[in-house]
Amino acid sequence: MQISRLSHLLAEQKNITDSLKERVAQLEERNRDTACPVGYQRFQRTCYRFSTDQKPYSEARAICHGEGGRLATVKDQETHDFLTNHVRATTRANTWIGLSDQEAEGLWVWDDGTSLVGDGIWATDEPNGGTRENCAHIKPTRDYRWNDGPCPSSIYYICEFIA
Ligand SMILES: [Ca+2]
Ligand SMILES: [Ca+2]
Repeated sequence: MQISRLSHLLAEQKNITDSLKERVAQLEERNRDTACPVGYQRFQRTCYRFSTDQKPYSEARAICHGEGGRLATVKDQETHDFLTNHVRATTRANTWIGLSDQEAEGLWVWDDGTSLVGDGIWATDEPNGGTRENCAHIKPTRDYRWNDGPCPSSIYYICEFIA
């Protein structure tokens, strides 16, 4: 009688332990899904960091890569709106995104290695800089659309990584 009661209790204990383990795994997964590192903020599946310093494009890019990410890629209007709303609410200044035609003039490539698809969200008559302007930034004075500017300019920048 005692032994069967004991084994019953042990079985019950094991059930509780198993369900707790399962719950911990669920919570860890949820945390992975929602957490961005300190200084980053989440939009959809991506964590973004808006710089408070101003750097030339290549330095900004190196900083983002050093954090395990890249300069921000902007592949839909929703992402563009999220990023520009933040710039609008903070610096209201030119801000690099991860898009350049440094490798081949006129071929715009994102910092994740993919090519720009479609028309992009350029300001009217941009890009217009030829080989003098090979890096794209959000331009507040042009309705927060994109301008190709000179890559050595020191401006704000946005890092991202996929959460
Ligand atoms: Ca160019
Ligand atoms: Ca331009």
